[in-house]
Amino acid sequence: MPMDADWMVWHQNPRKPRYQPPAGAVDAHCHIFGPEDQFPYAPERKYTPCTGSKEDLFALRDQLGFSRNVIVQASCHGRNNDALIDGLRTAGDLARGIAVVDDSITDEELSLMNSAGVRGVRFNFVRRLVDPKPRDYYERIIDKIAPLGWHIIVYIEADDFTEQLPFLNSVPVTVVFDHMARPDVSKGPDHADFNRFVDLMADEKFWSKVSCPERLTRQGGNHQNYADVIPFMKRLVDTYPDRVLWGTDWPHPNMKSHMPDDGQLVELIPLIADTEAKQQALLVDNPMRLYWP
Ligand code: 0GY
Repeated sequence: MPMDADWMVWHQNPRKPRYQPPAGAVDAHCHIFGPEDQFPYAPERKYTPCTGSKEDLFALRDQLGFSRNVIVQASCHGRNNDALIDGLRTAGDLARGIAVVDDSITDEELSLMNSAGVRGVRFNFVRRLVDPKPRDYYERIIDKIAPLGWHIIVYIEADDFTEQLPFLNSVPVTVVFDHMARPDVSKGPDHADFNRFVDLMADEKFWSKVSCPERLTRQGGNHQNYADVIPFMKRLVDTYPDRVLWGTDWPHPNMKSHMPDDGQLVELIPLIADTEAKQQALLVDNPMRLYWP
């Protein structure tokens, strides 16, 4: 099965970033796609990507000057986490994983995932990627993962945020938001919508990835260093320096406007975290606390 006709392939030659991350830096949001002959894509998937193998991912990690990865199960692999687990086993202590499971998952299956390095599950509320599920479906999963000390990753768009707020507030484990819960950046970082998100984050169970400027920008391919997104990322880092994570989002699924150079994404980090102490927290101390305690 070839990739979708309009699929954009990840940058084949990312530059060595001029910004050097601190020793032990973690790329806390990235994926593995396929290879499909070994790890077929899920029948219910909403897109068919190009291959982004574990070897490709680990080569990128080294090229960017990073040390570790948190690999997040993407929707194209559905609830079959084999490609993720295979990547985790290869990486050993250099990677941790976030799986996608359904509410019939058994304690034995979770325990096997735990020993491979999985430390949480992802709830994806983005309708173009997965079909919605009722609240009790998620609650049954939380009941099963909580005893392992796992957390949940939530992928949600700004428009669905209010609807899910009662559920999110009720979750008894740590909740990490992907891509700042996808704000509409055309409204600006001081708009009431983003204020609501920043206020929610005051609860210490919430964390946020400051990631995906390439996805959130409204400047398309003509992005000029994502100047419209950086203030959102910086506001979160400044307000909650100990509960933010950074990731490449490689291989950048569903990008339509342009494909970022991952080296350039790394060079944005000093604009988001403007002191060495904030960079150390964002890239090393925070992900180590959550994934390698
Ligand atoms: C991301 C973003 C996207 C895709 C997925 O699971 C996925 O398929 O997360 C997207 O299309 O916005 O975080 O990789």
